[in-house]
Amino acid sequence: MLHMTMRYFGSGFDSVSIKSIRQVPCVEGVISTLYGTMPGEVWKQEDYLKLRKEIEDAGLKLSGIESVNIHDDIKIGSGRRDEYIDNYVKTLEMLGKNDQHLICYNFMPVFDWTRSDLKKPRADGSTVLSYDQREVDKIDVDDLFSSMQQKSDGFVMPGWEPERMEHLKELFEMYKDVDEEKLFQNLVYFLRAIQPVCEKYDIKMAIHPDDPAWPVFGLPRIITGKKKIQRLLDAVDAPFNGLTLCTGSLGSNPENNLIDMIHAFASRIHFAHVRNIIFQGDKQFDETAHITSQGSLDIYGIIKALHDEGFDGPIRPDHGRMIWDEIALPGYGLYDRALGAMYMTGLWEAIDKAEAK
Ligand code: DNO
Repeated sequence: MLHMTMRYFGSGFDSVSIKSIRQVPCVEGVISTLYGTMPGEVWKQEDYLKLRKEIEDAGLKLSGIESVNIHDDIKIGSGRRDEYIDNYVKTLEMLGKNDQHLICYNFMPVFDWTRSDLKKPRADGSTVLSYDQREVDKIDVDDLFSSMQQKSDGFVMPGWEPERMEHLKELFEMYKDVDEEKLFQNLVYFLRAIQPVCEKYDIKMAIHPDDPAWPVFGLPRIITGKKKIQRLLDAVDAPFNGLTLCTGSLGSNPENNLIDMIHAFASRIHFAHVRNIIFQGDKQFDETAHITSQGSLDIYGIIKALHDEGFDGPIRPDHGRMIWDEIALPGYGLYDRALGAMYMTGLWEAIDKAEAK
């Protein structure tokens, strides 16, 4: 079954209303989080229930949480990690008791996703998020946050919370002895520690791949391709330990074969983020409309592979272009994501019917 969702940042944070999302005909639920909370904080049940009520009152489901963010002390493996893991477990326990079974998270040091441009004009007059390694190499880390903020027109972007970014220098300093192997071991430690609570409440943890799929600013990245993902799934070999298949993140490396990965990891893919990108050169890409013909990824093939594997988790259009003069959080306007959701739903229906014959 297809469970189409869209990301929703909550009233007060999102430029798109829950009412508008409700009107996208194929969408049954939203993916959200408590945007006011910082990594490491224990979530308050009342805040969670308030968010959920807002969504359910609009006639939608809260289909998953993206993200319960992980404190840097856990990623670094510092002396305080157990304290933050305890907090994480408390949040999971509260979510589990409230019948919330999908958590997306990432294990990227310091920053979540990175782009060099948030408004790159495309030939059709839309603007998109784009990445060009040559531009990123020119950015001084000290100026990174302000440069991203300027480009975002003042919107606070997911993963770029000003409270954390004020401590950028300290954060970099804390990661100086953390290489890929150490980061990986810290992730395994974290997963083993949360395994009991996840299994008790049937919570699926869906790690988000690193975006882009290579190290940036000298920081290690560990969820970048098939081998590394396989290693993680094997290291904690239990169904709760799964993956968010993010086509745009994994697809940023042309060597990653997404369709092959869908077949290889099928039972461990708990959540899907689908978007298209177009390669512009080595480590350079623009985000595009979802439709296969507009980008370098075979979105039809991706949906077909998910369909054929019986994928049953939530799926969402990931970022979209800014079109029709919309002003919204970069990547998260209403219109292009709605087009993407409808396109994917159409593909799914056609595949379903062709196969039922
Ligand atoms: C960006 C998103 C990421 C994602 C996190 C998951 O638009 O894809 O911020 O939500 O990496 O933890």
